[in-house]
Amino acid sequence: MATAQYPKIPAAEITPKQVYLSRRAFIKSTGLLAGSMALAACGIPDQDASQPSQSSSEPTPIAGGGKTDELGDPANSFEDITNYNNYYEFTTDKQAVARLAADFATSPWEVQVYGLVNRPKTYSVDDLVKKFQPEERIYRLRCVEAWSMVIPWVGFPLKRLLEEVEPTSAARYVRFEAIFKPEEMPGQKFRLYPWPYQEGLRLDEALNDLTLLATGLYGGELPPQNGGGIRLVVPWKYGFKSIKAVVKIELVAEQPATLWSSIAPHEYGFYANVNPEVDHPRWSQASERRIGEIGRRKTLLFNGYAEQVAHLYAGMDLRQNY
Ligand SMILES: Nc1nc2c(c(=O)[nH]1)N[C@H]1C(S)=C(S)[C@@H](COP(=O)(O)O)O[C@H]1N2
Ligand SMILES: [Mo]
Repeated sequence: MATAQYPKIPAAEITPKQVYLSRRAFIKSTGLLAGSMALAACGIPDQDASQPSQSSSEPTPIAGGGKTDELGDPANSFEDITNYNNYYEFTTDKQAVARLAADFATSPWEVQVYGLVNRPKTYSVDDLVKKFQPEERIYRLRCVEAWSMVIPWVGFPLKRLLEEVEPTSAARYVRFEAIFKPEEMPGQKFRLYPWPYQEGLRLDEALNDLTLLATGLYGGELPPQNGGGIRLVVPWKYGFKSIKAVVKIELVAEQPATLWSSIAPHEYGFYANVNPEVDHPRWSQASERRIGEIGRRKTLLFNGYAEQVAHLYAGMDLRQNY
């Protein structure tokens, strides 16, 4: 999800290797979208050119083990979910993440929960799993690039962890921070992006029952490429809000900075609610390509979760608060 330009990055910081990597991504991207100034993959609207495993005329067989979401849409295969990933700490190449992340250690894993809380604490994922008994939640994931999947997560509501640490009355937002380990995450060695990856939610969004901390996938553990040790899943928002490899959860008073909104505030807002009527400045959000399907389907308001979340935005202008 790159930007038309990087206003905050002085040219002197860009080493020849970075230029090479960016150029490679640029060459790839122009094959998908002539005229795009995007440097890397996350800013390119999905153009059916990069099916995970097969040509687009030959849809990937959906081997979802009969699992469906509440709309009846079949879950994507484990193969697709674990081989078509956005994870810029490793690479901007979705189909290379699995290989580059294969040796990334996801256990043991600790998450520090702190800030405006009465009971700050560092938890291991093992403790969280014992305490909160994760359940299966089959959610649609809609990337801002206009592709989507249906993923059977294993996780527990973030709400349960937040209740345990007791946010104070001053807490209004939750800030999430991902791991910073440049020795193991090759994408962090160059500074095109302001690492560590950060995200944020309003406290009421974080307390919604849909908001999950995921510790697994398809009944098993969470593969490194999908954000293991532990990751956030916010199914009514564009995928970039669902931050992977979370190590810090901080309760704060002010709206926190996020990686994408600090790079390109006009393209990736803080709210990032899925909305077919609010286009990205460089492409339409009216439809999407479900990985494994031919053709496109209509994008649903709040990704189909309006009943559970529309009330959070009552009275807000969704065009202003994109
Ligand atoms: N730490 C981190 N989290 C991240 C990203 C990332 O680059 N780094 N990419 C986001 C984007 S753009 C998407 S679409 C989803 C993809 O999740 P998946 O690979 O499990 O499908 O992860 C999100 N979380
Ligand atoms: Mo995304």
